[in-house]
Amino acid sequence: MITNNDDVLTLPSLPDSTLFIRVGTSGVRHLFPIHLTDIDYSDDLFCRSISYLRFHTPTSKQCTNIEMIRNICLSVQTLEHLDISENELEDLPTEICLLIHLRTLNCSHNKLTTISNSFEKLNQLKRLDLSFNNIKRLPIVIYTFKHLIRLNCEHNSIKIIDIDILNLKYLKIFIFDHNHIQTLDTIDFSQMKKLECVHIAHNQLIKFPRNLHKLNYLKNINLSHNCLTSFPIELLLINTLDELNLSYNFLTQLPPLLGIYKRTSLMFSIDLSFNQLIKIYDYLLLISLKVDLSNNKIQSISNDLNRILNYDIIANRELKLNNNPLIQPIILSEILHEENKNSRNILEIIRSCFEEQQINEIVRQGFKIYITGCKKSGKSSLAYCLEEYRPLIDDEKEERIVNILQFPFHFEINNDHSTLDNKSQTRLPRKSVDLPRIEQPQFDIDIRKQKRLSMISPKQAALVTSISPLSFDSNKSIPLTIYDFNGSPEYYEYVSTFIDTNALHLICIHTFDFDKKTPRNIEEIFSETFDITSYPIIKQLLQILQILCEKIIKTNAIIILPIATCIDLYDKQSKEDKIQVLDKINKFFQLYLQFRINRIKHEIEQINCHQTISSSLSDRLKTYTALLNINVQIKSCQAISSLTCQGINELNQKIKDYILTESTIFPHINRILPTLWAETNRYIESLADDLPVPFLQWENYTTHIINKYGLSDLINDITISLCDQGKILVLNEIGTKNRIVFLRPLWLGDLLSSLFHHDNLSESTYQSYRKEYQQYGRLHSDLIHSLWINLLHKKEYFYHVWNILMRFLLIAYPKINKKQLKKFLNSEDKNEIKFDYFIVPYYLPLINLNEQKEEKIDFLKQSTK
Ligand SMILES: Nc1nc2c(ncn2[C@@H]2O[C@H](COP(=O)(O)OP(=O)(O)O)[C@@H](O)[C@H]2O)c(=O)[nH]1
Ligand SMILES: [Mg+2]
Repeated sequence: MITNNDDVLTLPSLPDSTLFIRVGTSGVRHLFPIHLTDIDYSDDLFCRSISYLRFHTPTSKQCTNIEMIRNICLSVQTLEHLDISENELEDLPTEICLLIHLRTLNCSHNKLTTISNSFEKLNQLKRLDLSFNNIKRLPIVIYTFKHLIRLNCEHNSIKIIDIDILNLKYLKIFIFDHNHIQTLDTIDFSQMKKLECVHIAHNQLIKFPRNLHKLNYLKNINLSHNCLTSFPIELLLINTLDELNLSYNFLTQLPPLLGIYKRTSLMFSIDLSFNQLIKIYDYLLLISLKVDLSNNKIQSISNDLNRILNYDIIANRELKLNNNPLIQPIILSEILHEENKNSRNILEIIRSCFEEQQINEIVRQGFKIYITGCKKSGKSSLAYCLEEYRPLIDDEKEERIVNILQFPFHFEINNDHSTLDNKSQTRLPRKSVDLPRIEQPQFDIDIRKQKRLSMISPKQAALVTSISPLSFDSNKSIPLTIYDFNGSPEYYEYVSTFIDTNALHLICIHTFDFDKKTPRNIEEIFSETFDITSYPIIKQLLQILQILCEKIIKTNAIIILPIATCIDLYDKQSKEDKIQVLDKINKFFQLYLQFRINRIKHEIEQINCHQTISSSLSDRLKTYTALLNINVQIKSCQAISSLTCQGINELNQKIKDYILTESTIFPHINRILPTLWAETNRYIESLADDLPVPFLQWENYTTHIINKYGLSDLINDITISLCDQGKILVLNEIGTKNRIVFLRPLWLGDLLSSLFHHDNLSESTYQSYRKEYQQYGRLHSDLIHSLWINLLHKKEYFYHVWNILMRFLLIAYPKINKKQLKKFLNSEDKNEIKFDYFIVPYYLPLINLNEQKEEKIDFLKQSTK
């Protein structure tokens, strides 16, 4: 029996029919053949030949199928492959238990309801086919078949799979299509590390199988025809994954996909047809050859998609979009609904529609927002809510030091919406608005007007219809990059690397937690007797404020907007309670500012008390005076809820006000970039695609740009503008003029994240590695492994990358004492080997032992000089 699944499962080809033993000798009385096949199973070298079996098997004209099976089992106990499919069996004959060498058992197309525990003797089984039976609960005995590689249970009535399925550590192929499974929540799929193929189509799953996305060898997933509303987007980053079918579910939206660069190969296909998606996610086309988005609810195609449509993508990708209520860009609906899919390339059509309908697209410079705050203070939910205007689906997220989101930030001329009743907009997705119906065909409609319409909320849409065309001209959107940082204090050290002051800083505070877990009288915090260790929230907020204030150099100013998150938790409480806690938050920041000033003034006074002021004291005096002049603006807090979207409109309004009025911090935010400049920006962003690691030394970076565009006098401006937008990160090496350009800040973040988190290591092992690293700068190879499995792909780049990290991020510097550090930094002879170059190989566990020894001797010589 060949099922749909079999082609992916590489079942051996059908055997030569002359090698079958048929029941009885006449073949007339017994309609159901017993296949005792002699198939060339590649991993089973010593199969018995059928002719040999026939010779030994006592058969008689009268025997039934079951007798035949029994006879075979009794006489050929060394049998390794047995096929008893299509025999109308209600029970398995117990004689099969005798076949303790059995590796393949095909019981498909019978009437089995269970398998008795006595079958546990078949513990060598590798392949078991129970498809097309009447099983309701997976028989317990299956969990004892520890060597199972392939388990096919499709077309039964299974509702429940026990957690004991995790005993099957070698399982690669897991087929449960056409059953009645509603939940698999108890099963942590990340423990079935060998899984390659997971088919659970045609069931009633509401939640995506837990941790499936953490597997490393997945190739083929089919969860079509279920009731899924979401799936972990990281699934798409599994390098081996080739086909994903999630058609016929209830997906309405997909989260952003960060770190596309982790995939080294293209997927073959992603099928999301017959869902409820309302937009095209351009990353799908970047990672898969075929993308099926037909039969969804997509109304408009954004310009972002148009941007990625280069020649290569148009020529080599296949996108299906038929049966979507597309309005924009105007594409002849007939073309989309054409049955003959070979007729025209849909991507080419989209491209030409954009070219015709959106001449002279205006590109404005953008800006960035940094979101910091304690762990679980609602940062990621806020970031998502700002982008999508709807709550984030709560899913297990990968642990990252920083998430980076990029999307257009919309300005609308009518500001009335900020005063609209928030409740009425609650949970209404901004982009799933029912647009005014446009009768087809109607090609002269103003495309820009439509585009804007698709971006605003329903209430606004109602308003917009009565707004004159003139007001549309002041509508615009500018690119926004959000850096959403991890709240754990252990990462704060690295947060600093990414931050500068040309940005809006949002600090999230979980309103309820802050209320309950800080002293009732917040002034206590700044008294001398205050024990900060018992108030982690306060401690972390002060740490964050310090990190931010230390970064104020360029602009001499910083603008911080505290966000009181989860304000919905106060919906049922009195208004006074809410006002009180918001006051408390505001007071905390006011007191902090005051405290900071007082401390600086105090330091200055201390210095002034000295009778004579030495040069070092005078330096300190200068520093403190400079600190006094820094403009630290902490605004009064904005209360929001990412769950109900209350406060989000007000927040949007505040963001608009700040970026337009704070011209020292956002000097060029609103400027329209000249075409060549905009093109250069795009080129710089795409440079990383062709590099083995996405960073460049400053000199190489400038050469790339100048060779392509000239513009040598503009390089600095262009670079600053890209930094201000958060698209690239430029770091200096201390004590030198060297600069490095990280073209993908997210890559750097992920690199640091994978150095410091430990999915696959036990906590104690991880802690010992961590200690080793922190004390001696020695990275254990397991930690390094986690780097290149995801990020480096080629080992030979590791040394180079590690070097860069040491020099520019000061990673692993702590192990050098100050004297050594000074000596190396001040070294007159520029050719002298720099300390990072020689300490790295010494600590690098990758080079061979001899090299290590030599380096060690060298190192000792140097350090005793
Ligand atoms: N009730 C409520 N819960 C929220 C809100 N925002 C976030 N949460 C929940 O708080 C938890 C932490 O949110 P998350 O955004 O991941 O916090 P992060 O660690 O700061 O990024 C999650 O379980 C969210 O569902 C909100 O506005 N209201
Ligand atoms: Mg987060």
